[in-house]
Amino acid sequence: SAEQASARPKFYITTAIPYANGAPHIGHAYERIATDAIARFKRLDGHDVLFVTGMDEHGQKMQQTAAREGLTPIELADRTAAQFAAMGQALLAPADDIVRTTQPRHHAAAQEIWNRMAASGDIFRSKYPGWYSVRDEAFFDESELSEGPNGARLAPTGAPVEWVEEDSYYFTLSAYADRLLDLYRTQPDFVTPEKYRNEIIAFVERGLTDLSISRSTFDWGVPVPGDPDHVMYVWVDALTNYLTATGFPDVAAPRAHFWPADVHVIGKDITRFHAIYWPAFLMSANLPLPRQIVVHGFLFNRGEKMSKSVGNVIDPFALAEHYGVDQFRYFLLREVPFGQDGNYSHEAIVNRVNADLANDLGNLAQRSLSMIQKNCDGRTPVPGAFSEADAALLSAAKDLAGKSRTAMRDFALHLILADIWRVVADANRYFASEEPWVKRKTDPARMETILYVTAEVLRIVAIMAQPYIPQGAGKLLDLLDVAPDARTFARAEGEAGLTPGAALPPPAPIFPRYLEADAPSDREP
Ligand code: ME8
Repeated sequence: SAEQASARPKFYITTAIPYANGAPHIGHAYERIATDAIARFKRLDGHDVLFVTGMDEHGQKMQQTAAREGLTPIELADRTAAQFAAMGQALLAPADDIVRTTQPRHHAAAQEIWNRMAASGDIFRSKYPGWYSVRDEAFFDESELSEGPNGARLAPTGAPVEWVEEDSYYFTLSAYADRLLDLYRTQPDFVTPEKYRNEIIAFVERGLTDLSISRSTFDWGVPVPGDPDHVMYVWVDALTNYLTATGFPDVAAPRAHFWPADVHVIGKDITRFHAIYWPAFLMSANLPLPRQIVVHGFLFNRGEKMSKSVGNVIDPFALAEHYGVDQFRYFLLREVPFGQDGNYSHEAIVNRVNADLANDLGNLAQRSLSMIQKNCDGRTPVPGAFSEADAALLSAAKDLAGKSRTAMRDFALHLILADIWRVVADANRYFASEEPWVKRKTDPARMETILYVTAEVLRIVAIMAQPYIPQGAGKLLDLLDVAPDARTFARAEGEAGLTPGAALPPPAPIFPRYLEADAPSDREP
């Protein structure tokens, strides 16, 4: 197919697939935005990118929530899937595909991986009683539990557990411990950041027990092949979504070559499933393993964990609408060191967005583009010879692509943004000290050079900032008359820059200042 013939290296990236039992919250928005930024980055850097998300629509939690709301599970799943699709659009983070685990293509993929694991002799039937948490959709060891109020037993996540004693199918997870430890050793960045890798290694070193992978006391799931009394454990089903998107098991599918995935982006609470179960299932099914599990931290509302019961779940739609979608994206990606937990607060977002977007970048663009409009006849200025200061600033800007690639190896999105905004700060200092408004009278040719250099740095900054603030960066590139096909990273580091003398559209503000009077009187929206 044309896709397979592509000369560009492929890059397949996924988000976790959210449980379809509740509306999107800021944690989902964060994961979607970060994954989108990485996908956009790779695209702009010459990769053939497949960006996939999905919906985790099966399981006991789903069945219970639907019943509570007087809906059928599929009605609930449809409602939630529509909310998440709208979130992807609202956050400017549209995926290439959304795998819903209730889709027939996904049932086929999940049954195929099951059959392959069975063919390897890794599935057996037994009955081990154990502690199950419906909220986590996971079994826990007695040793992992703690005691809650009234002597109730709690999972490490704080969720209640129930004693489950049912005949089910098991996966021989214990047999994979050595191969998994080998994987973490030979591929040290399989789980990143390292802190999560260390947790996983420690967990596997304590020994793995076999895993119950079917349930027979409810039926909202993918039927076990050959035994319709059982549905698959929801995590076997859910993890397989990553294969579904590539057309698995059809090796001739147009997207088959995207497997193995390059990056699974997930939150820190589900590392065990992705870094232990998933590679073990794939090893058993004789399928290639994903390249990397990239773990992000949790977002808290001023340090408190968000939960529906505490009533502080933050609606990502309201936030994006209130502050602006670029502003919301920029705040999350700049303020939260990727991999660590982060805090959200109204003051933090306003400070960040006003300082970096409205003042530093927005004002510089507005001032320089207005000067060009007035003094250069609305055309890209024609530069003379470059001074040392000109050359230094241009070279700092041209270094951004290389620096970004290096930081992207560690998914350090916040550092990439810090580097870009360091150049924005340099450009502001340059503009202030070169005083083009003074040169306008004393040395108009020098004024043109200063304005050219400033515009050229804005062009490079806008190209490099596209993954994070796609709307504002796109607008700025429009104002600089940069053609859509001239916005790749290659154009931010090469010789080809703005065309002197090219007509520019009239300047317009890109990032309005957030005015406190706009804020609702009590707290954040
Ligand atoms: O775990 N901050 O779904 P989910 C940041 N269906 N990230 C958060 C977060 C927070 N406060 N809360 C949740 C599931 N997340 C499974 C995934 S994948 C085969 C199946 C992250 O809706 C969480 O870590 O509970 C996960 O990566 C994603 O949001 C979906 O969480």
